[in-house]
Amino acid sequence: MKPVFSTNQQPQVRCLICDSANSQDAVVCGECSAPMALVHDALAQGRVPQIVSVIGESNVGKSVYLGFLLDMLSRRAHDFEAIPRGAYSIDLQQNVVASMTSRRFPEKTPMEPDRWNWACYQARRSTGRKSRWYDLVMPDLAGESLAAEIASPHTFRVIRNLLLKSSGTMLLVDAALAADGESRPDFFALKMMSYIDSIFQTRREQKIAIPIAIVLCKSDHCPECFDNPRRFVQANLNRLWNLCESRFASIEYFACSAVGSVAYVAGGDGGEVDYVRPVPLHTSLQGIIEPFEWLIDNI
Ligand SMILES: Nc1nc2c(ncn2[C@@H]2O[C@H](COP(=O)(O)OP(=O)(O)OP(=O)(O)O)[C@@H](O)[C@H]2O)c(=O)[nH]1
Ligand SMILES: [Mg+2]
Ligand SMILES: [Zn+2]
Repeated sequence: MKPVFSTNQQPQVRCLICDSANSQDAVVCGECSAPMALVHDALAQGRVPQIVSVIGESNVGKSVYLGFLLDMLSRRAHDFEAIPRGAYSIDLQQNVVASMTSRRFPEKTPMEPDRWNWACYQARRSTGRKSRWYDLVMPDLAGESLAAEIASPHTFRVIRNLLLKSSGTMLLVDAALAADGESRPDFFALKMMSYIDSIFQTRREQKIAIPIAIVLCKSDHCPECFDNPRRFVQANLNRLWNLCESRFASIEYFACSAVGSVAYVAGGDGGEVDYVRPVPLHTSLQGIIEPFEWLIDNI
């Protein structure tokens, strides 16, 4: 992360995510598209930030979850104190809170990494045994980009580098679909975990040490997740459960939900129903901060 000098002595800085050299005035990294503001902030702090990645399939609820998590942190929930590092860190949180207040879910995250929201926060627990400051970088990735990288590794280098550099990861899984008996959430989570297993390339007998929180999203549809998320995963996402048991040393299971109730609006042209849009009737946050709290205690 130190400034480096190219042959013509132009000062350059190394990207926080992929380590490639960029000119000092670059806005995004020329190699992986991560914002260079992350590096300038880290240089100013003199510390290497901890990356927390939030991953999961498209439409699982990553943007909603991360937006509300950042908002709870900046509102000092659970004795956390969080300071955003720059206005770009607040965009996701503001977008999610503003859309949900006007009873809309946020838009789908675009696939291009330079259009993702990268939140960078300094956070600490004001009480308790660990009260040191953490410099957290939490990008809001697009599920479709994750799917493309898993299907064809090296398509999105930024994702691979991000996961390799993460101090902790949250894997979001659609509990509502899993409770309905759909196998898709289990298969996507299985692919995601096997991708992580492959990039760390540990020996077979050695488990992956990075802490991973498995978060059951949309648990408002299946409240039994809140009673025992571990049992829900074992019963309804059994392929994922088995891989976690075999290959990962530090896993915990959580349930969360961002809405109290959802209505559905159908619409279209000429009397035909072309779409059905979910409308969040009211925000009711449950289990949002607990996975983060666990990760912070384990990184
Ligand atoms: N019932 C319920 N639905 C939710 C909740 N959170 C998100 N959703 C639904 O899930 C949809 C997708 O949420 P997003 O946060 O945009 O999903 P994402 O994972 O960011 O998707 P990509 O940006 O495509 O990767 C929303 O439009 C809602 O319909 C929740 O807590 N409860
Ligand atoms: Mg999104
Ligand atoms: Zn880069």
